[in-house]
Parts: sequence; structure tokens; C-alpha cells
Amino acid sequence: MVTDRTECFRALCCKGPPPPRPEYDLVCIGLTGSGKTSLLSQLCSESAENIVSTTGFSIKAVPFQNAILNVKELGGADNIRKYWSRYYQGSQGVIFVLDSASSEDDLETARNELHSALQHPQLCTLPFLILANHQDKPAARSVQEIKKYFELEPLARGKRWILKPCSLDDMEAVKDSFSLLINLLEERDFEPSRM
Ligand SMILES: Nc1nc2c(ncn2[C@@H]2O[C@H](COP(=O)(O)OP(=O)(O)OP(=O)(O)O)[C@@H](O)[C@H]2O)c(=O)[nH]1
Ligand SMILES: [Mg+2]
Repeated sequence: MVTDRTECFRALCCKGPPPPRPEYDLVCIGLTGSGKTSLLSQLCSESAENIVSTTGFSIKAVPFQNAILNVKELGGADNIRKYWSRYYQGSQGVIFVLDSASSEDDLETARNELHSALQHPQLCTLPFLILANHQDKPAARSVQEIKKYFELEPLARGKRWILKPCSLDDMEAVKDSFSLLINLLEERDFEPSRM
């Protein structure tokens, strides 16, 4: 009732109903345990407790003030990663989550997966948000270390990408990073030489 009245008032007196928020289809990848489901659940105001490893994929509509992101998370276990590319079609942007405190071996695997994604024909022109998660752990590498280790500068030159540190206990920083991604998704006249 209150909503009806508010909508009526809006329609009669001023600007009409608010414009619908644009929706974007994104794919979210990263090794198992990097925190994809946990971060997405928190963004949807769902509990991040008792989360189990994603088998296959899972889709969430993540609401923001100026956009809705339909995020398809692909499970990151060894036996699932080889199927990732089958689920890339239709994506308008990519979220890559990594555990900044993981072992050298896992970090190298994450680097290889990120490189493959950045070069994949269905993803290579899309905006990328790379989240260096688990920053609350003492062993976490800084974004500078990760940028160097992942050799992102030469590989991602000319692409739209953002690398940000984050952790599950600082969701404001995560939201800020997603806002930057939404800005990139909204950009129409992208000039590759800018970044
Ligand atoms: N300390 C810490 N733990 C985290 C953080 N993010 C996620 N975790 C924990 O890491 C574990 C794995 O998180 P998930 O969200 O299931 O990871 P995932 O990337 O979805 O894993 P898959 O679905 O298997 O690909 C959970 O126990 C989380 O609580 C973080 O920033 N810091
Ligand atoms: Mg998951």
C-alpha cells in the first residue's frame, strides 16, 4: 500500500518511477578456497557460515545501488577447472578471486588460470576485477607482490582490469571494488591505450 502510494506520487508529481537498474552477467572464477562463495554470499546479505565447496556452478543476483550483477560462480576444484571455459559465453565481465596467503604451488596455479582467462577469446576484451582475498592472514602477499608475481602489467596492458586487496572481514572494501567494476561495465567509449 505504502509502496503503491509512493509510486503514484512519483508518477503524478515528479519524475515517474525510478529507472530500472542495468543488469550485467559476470563470471566469477578462482581456485577452490579462494573465497568466491563467501564474498558473494556476504554481498547478498546471506550468512557466510557453513559454506561448502561449489560443485559445478552457482548463480547469484548481487544487488548494488546502480546495477544488478548476475554472477555465475564456477567451482575452483581441480576436477572442475577444466570445464570453466564452457561457461564463459555471454559474460560481460570477470571476477577472479585469489587466496593471497596460499602456498607457492597454489599461487602459481592461480597465476596460470588467470593468464588463461585473460587470454581466452570469450573473456579477453572484458573488464576484470581481481580480488586478492584473505588479506587478514599474516602470510598474505601485498597487491604489489601479486601484481609483480602474476606479471599483470605486460599481460593485461590495454585491458580494463582492477586489482584490489580484500578480506571477508572488510566487506566495505569489497563493495568499493565492485563499484569500480560497475564503472568499467558502464563505460561505453573504452580506449584501450588508457590503462
Ligand atoms: N581468513 C579468511 N578466510 C576466508 C576469506 N574468504 C573466505 N575465507 C574462508 O575460506 C573458505 C573457503 O571459502 P569459499 O567461499 O567456499 O571458497 P570458494 O572460492 O567458493 O571455493 P570453491 O567453491 O571450492 O571454488 C571458507 O572457510 C571461508 O570462510 C578471507 O578473506 N579470510
Ligand atoms: Mg564456492
